[in-house]
Amino acid sequence: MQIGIVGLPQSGKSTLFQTITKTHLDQTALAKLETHQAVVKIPDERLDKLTEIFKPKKKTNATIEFVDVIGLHKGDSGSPQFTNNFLSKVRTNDALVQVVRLFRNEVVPHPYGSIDLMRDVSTFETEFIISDMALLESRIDKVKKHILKTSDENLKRELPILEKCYDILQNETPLREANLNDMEEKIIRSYQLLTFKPMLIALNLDETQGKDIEKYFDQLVKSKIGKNTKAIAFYGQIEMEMSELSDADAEIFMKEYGIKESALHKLIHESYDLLGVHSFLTVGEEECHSWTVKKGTNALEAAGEVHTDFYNRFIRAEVVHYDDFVKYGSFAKAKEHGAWRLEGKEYIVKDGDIILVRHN
Ligand SMILES: Nc1nc2c(ncn2[C@@H]2O[C@H](COP(=O)(O)OP(=O)(O)OP(=O)(O)O)[C@@H](O)[C@H]2O)c(=O)[nH]1
Ligand SMILES: [Mg+2]
Repeated sequence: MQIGIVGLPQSGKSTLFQTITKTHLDQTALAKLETHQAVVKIPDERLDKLTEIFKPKKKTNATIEFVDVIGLHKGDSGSPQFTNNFLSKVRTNDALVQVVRLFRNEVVPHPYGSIDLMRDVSTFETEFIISDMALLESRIDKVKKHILKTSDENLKRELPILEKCYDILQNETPLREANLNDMEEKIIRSYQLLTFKPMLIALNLDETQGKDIEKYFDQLVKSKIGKNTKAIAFYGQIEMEMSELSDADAEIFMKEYGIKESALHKLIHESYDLLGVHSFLTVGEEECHSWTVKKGTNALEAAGEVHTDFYNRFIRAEVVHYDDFVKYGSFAKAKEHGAWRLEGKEYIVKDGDIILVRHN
C-alpha cells in the first residue's frame, strides 16, 4: 500500500513525512525538490501482545509506504514539471494525504501571503481537476476516432462514461465525490485519475490552534470538496520534535500538549478507513505477522497473501478472533469455548482474526 503526501509548497509535507517515517532529511535534501520515500511498519498492539505470548523468532508488521512529493503551485497542472515530477510519483499511489497549512510562522512565508484553509484546499483541488480533465479529454478524442474506424463495442460503452466524468469535473466536482456505479468505477479506476483517489486532508496546526480543530473540520464538511473526504489535524513542528524522542519521553510530551493520538496513528487509522482495508494476523514459533487486506477478502485470498502455496493447496482455515484468543489464553481453551472455528475458502476474514491455514 502506498500513500502520497501532497499539498501546496511549504505546507509541511516533509515535516509530516519525517514525523511518521522517523527519517531525517537535512536542509540539502529538503531543498532539492525531490521525492522521498520510506516504508513504515504499521503499529499493531495485537501483534505486540501475540509476540509476547508466542515468543517467535521473528515479528513482522504489515507495512505502508509513504511518498513525500514536491509542492504543487497554482497553475502547475499544465507544466512539464508537473507531469514529470508530480504526476509520475502520484499516479500509482493508493491514497493521498493533502497537507494544508494553518500554522503561523513569520519565517516561512505562505505562497499566497495568508493562511486560508478553504482557499488552499480548493486551489489544490482545482489543479487536480484540470489535470484529470486534460487526461479525459485526450482519451475521449482517441476513443471517438477509434470508434469511427473499428466500431469497437467496448469503446462504445466506455465513451459515455468518460464524457459523464468529464462533465462532473467541469462542474468542479472531484470524481471521488461522484456516485459512480460499479461498471463506471471499474473503467475510471484504470486511468489512475487524481480526483478519484481517496483523499485525507491533514491540517497542520501550531500549538495555539488545537481549540479550533472542530471549527476547521466543520468548514471542510460544509464545502463541496470536503463532503466525502476525511480530515485529521496534527501539530507539524511539535510532532516532528517528538518523533526524535524515546517513547516514554514522547508520551510525556504528548500529555503536555494534550495530543491524544500521534499523527502516524491518526493517519493509518483514517487511511485504513478510506481504503477499506483491515488486518488479520498469523502466529507461530517462527513468526508472528500482521497482514493488511481489503475488507471482504475471503479465507482463500488471505491465505494467498501469506503464501502462494497456501492458496494453491488450501484445505481449511483455523480461525480464532484475537479478542477470544486473549480472553481464553490459548487455542485449546478457545476451542473448548467454541471460539475456534474451521472455515472454508469463502469465509470472509474479519479485522483481528488469527488465521492458521491448513494445506496439503
Ligand atoms: N511553526 C511551524 N513551522 C512549521 C510547521 N510545519 C512546518 N513548518 C516549517 O515550514 C517549513 C516548510 O516545511 P516543510 O515540511 O519542508 O514543507 P513542505 O510542504 O515539505 O515544503 P516543499 O516541499 O518545499 O513544498 C519548514 O521551515 C518547517 O520547519 C508547523 O507546524 N509549525
Ligand atoms: Mg517538502
